[in-house]
Amino acid sequence: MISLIILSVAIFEGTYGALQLQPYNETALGMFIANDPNADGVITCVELEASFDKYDMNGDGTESRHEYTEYICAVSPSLYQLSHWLFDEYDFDGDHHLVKTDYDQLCAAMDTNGDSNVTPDEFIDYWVKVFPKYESVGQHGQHFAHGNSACH
Ligand SMILES: [Ca+2]
Ligand SMILES: [Ca+2]
Ligand SMILES: [Ca+2]
Repeated sequence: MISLIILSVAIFEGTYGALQLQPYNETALGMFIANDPNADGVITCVELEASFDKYDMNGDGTESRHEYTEYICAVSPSLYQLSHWLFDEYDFDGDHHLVKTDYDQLCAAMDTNGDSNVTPDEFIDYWVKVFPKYESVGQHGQHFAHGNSACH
């Protein structure tokens, strides 16, 4: 996730123009590679949490929905809607702030063998299950609880 979001966002736009996530496994692999900067083939839970630090614009140690979505909006306005849905994916307790417990749960959700490392296979398995929810970005946004089609 990581620079994962920003870089993956570039992948979404650059490769597919519109928000086309298929084939899911290739999109997920691209996200993994983009977020494994030292290319050692694993994303640790520590790396995962650290990758979100850049969104903490006010430096209070948490990443709020507003901070996250506005960051994405500034980089890729067309992905504003998606940024809300991804935030929902990360915010396990639904309090609109991302803290260590959220990242721990996210990592655990992807780390199926529990070794605190997320491998490409684990990462891809996770996102292949998640992506179908976002397939209709921009077309069926009214079905989701958060987000608008335009930045604000
Ligand atoms: Ca913050
Ligand atoms: Ca939370
Ligand atoms: Ca693992």
